[in-house]
Amino acid sequence: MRAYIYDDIPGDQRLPHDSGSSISESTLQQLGVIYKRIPIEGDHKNKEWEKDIDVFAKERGYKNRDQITVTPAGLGDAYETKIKSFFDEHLHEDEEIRYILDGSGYFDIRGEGATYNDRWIRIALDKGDLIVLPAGIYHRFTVDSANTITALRLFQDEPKWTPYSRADKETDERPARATYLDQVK
Ligand code: KMT
Ligand code: NI
Repeated sequence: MRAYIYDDIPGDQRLPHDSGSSISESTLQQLGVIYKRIPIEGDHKNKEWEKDIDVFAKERGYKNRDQITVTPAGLGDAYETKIKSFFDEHLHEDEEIRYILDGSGYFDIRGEGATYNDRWIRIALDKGDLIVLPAGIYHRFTVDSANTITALRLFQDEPKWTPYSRADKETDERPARATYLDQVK
């Protein structure tokens, strides 16, 4: 994992867009983001990581999980549309928990507070990285130039992953947004 201020230069979203300004894990924590590393040796299909994920899931009450693969081959014609919709700035009413089993990609989150007020922070994740984005945080996702990622998605019951786009004015008024802002104040 590496986090840094996004350079905001227009162009291919899959490029690093690294401004050169690093963001620490403790800054991510202040924004309510949990990061954890559970290394994967060799092929993830050997499931050697699963015991640690079970412990983490139990601690946090995540009863269910599934797997998502984002590749041009896997998604076919839907690929470009999916990639665009993941990259539309949005929030959810639930946490977004992802454990990267293979490949790599970028989660961008919005900063809060005097220093990072509404700046994009790019979090580069690869195999063995686990991230929890809190409910109500504005974020977006993209694959990187390698164009492939497989992730485990953890959730409690019925995941409320409906993306509420920031382009919609009412999204700012959603209860999850107020709760989130209260937490990071
Ligand atoms: C999401 O909700 O943005 C995704 O699941 C993206 C793919 S998982 C790395
Ligand atoms: Ni999301």
